[in-house]
Amino acid sequence: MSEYTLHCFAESGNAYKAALMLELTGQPWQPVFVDFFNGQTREQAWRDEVNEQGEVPVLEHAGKSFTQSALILEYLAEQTGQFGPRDEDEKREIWRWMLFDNHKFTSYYAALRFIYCLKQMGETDVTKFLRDRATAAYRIVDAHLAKTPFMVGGRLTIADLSLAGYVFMPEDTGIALDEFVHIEAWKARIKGTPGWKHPYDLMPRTAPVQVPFG
Ligand SMILES: N[C@@H](CCC(=O)N[C@@H](CS)C(=O)NCC(=O)O)C(=O)O
Repeated sequence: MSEYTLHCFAESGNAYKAALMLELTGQPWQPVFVDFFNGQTREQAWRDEVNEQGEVPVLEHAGKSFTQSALILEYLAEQTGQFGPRDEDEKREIWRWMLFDNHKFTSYYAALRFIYCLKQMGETDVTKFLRDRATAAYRIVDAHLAKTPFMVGGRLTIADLSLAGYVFMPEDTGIALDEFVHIEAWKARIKGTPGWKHPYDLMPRTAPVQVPFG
């Protein structure tokens, strides 16, 4: 039996952050598929039993349940002794980037990808707004990565794994990603880490059909 259980689905970059951490740290883990596109996370029973916040990822370990990818990453860093901070300054710096990621870098990009690529709702003022905001966040991370190979401490940490949630997703959001040369080089470094896997190879995937969930 696997030590860790991760409630997830492949299209979720937020779940990918936890799945990639489990994989790179060599933990025994099993995925539990969440049928997000058919509304499972909005079912009251799922919220009662799995996560009252109605979101994946959810990590189960040692009789406890953890939600919020940043908190899961920190927990796994503590448990495994890998990819965590070396001191209190690094801990704060890691949290600074994980909060920026949750608020801006992941969230605007993920919302854009969801409505523009997965739901295919077409170009609207909302997609334009999200693309502008995501692009601005990408510029900030790109500028930081011009100065350092990884976000904190010059080595791969959970700050990188948080920010990397959606950067390997293949869907075209209309953002010219090749503009971000430092992010591209950073992605190559992460990809070169032993054990790296693409999100669609790491977690169970919904059949790529029309997305009915609104
Ligand atoms: N801040 C959360 C975001 C999690 C999140 O947005 N998960 C999405 C899938 S990628 C979800 O489950 N959304 C369900 C919903 O909004 O109904 C984290 O980092 O874990």
